[in-house]
Amino acid sequence: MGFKLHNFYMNSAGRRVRTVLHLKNIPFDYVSVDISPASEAQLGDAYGKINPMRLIPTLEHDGVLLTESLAICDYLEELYPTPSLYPADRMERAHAKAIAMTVAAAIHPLHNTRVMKYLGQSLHLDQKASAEWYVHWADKGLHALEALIERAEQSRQEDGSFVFGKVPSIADIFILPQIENYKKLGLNLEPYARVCRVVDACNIHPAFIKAAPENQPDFPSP
Ligand SMILES: N[C@@H](CCC(=O)N[C@@H](CS)C(=O)NCC(=O)O)C(=O)O
Repeated sequence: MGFKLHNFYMNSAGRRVRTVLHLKNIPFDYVSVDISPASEAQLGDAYGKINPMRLIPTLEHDGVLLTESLAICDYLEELYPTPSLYPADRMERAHAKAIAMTVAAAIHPLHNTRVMKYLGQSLHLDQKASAEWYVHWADKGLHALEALIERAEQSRQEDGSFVFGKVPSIADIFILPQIENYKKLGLNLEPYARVCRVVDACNIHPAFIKAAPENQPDFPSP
């Protein structure tokens, strides 16, 4: 039966999984779940049966449903160990996962669509206050990522533009979509030179290009 990825072109957590699928050359069917404000397909009961948190992505493998992008990436890593998503060194592997989790667990949830919507519609924060919330947490996250990349550079085994050297790891795969969201919103990334270097390296890598929003089947035609 193979793999089916429930996701959406502008879904940053789905983009992480798409990148891994392309990096490992794993064929998959693309199932579009429209999370735009006009549709909110993820909130319906049909998708709720697929993913109880009603978040995307969900990976379906031989009829079994897997949720949470990091767990999905690790599952794919176990099935297809080459090329690896993790550095060879045990300590670096822990650092790489910590960076991925910083994005997935500490940064991204504070910006999620449902959180921003709740701030506006239920807590009645005006646009300026909501934007302040977003930028406040983005800055904290960016500072942390810059420092974590610097720390990785001090202990890594090889130089290179990616966090752990010349090939991308789970750290780069989780950093890129988050920073692309910030770029789209016009946040000032100049103070974060290391983050920007990683993003530039990802954006010219074939697997990252294949996973980019504009290269997905549900990307709106002009
Ligand atoms: N921790 C989850 C996060 C998934 C997530 O938040 N997905 C977002 C899109 S990037 C979503 O479905 N948002 C819809 C909403 O907030 O209702 C993961 O890593 O898979």
